[in-house]
Amino acid sequence: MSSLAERIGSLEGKGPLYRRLRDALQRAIETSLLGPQDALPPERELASEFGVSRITIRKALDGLVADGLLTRRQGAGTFVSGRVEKQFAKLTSFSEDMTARGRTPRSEWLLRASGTVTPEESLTLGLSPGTPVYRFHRIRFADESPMALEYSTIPGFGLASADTVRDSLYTALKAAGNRPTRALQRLRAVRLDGERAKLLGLEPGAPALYIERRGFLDDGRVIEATQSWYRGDAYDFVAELNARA
Ligand code: 16G
Repeated sequence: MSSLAERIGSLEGKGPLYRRLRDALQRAIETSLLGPQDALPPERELASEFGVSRITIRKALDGLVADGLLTRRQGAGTFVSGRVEKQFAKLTSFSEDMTARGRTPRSEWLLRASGTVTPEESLTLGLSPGTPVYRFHRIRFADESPMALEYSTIPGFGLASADTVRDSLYTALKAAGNRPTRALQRLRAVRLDGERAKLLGLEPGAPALYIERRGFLDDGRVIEATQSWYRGDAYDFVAELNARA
């Protein structure tokens, strides 16, 4: 396999050498030339591969660690972080988010069932008590890492049956002509209770982002109510803000 320096190519350009190296490494991460959890060669080896001093390597890596793109693990070396950035303004699905980042989405099913709406859900979904619904509870993985726990409730009119949902809920809703076109989200920081932490392979009390999403159809009907617990150490939510909005 070719060395990292060969794969990254020339560092020619303007500005200090450590900056060019840092930009080149950042590009390599953004274009998936370096994948999540990939180990970087030791600093000494990088210095000889790139033909630069160890100080230059150290300075370039320090910047990427500070930006959260790389992680140093005591005694083990430097790794590409597994963090995922999610654009807040875009209505995308977990599967789409992961695929766009070169990760493979996968789910472990905790529940896939039909039932009737609870009094609490009837308010969230705008359905009268007793209306049929589907419930989907899943652990969501990116490659082999658990990223989120997701509990979704879909009104009965939204899908032909619970079995139509396989890898992606939004794919099934789209096939039924009912993919949400708008959503409202509420988000807060929480600590995971013991059971949820265990499902995500974390210690009880680990930080998470709790998100409630209500998805709507064009005609204003609610098509989805989902509660998600995203691992706090694996997700960055990014929002573009506009002063003239
Ligand atoms: C995202 C949504 C969730 C939706 C799911 C569908 C957030 C906070 N939540 O996780 O509401 O149900 O995607 O994903 O973004 P799927 O189509 O891959 O099943």
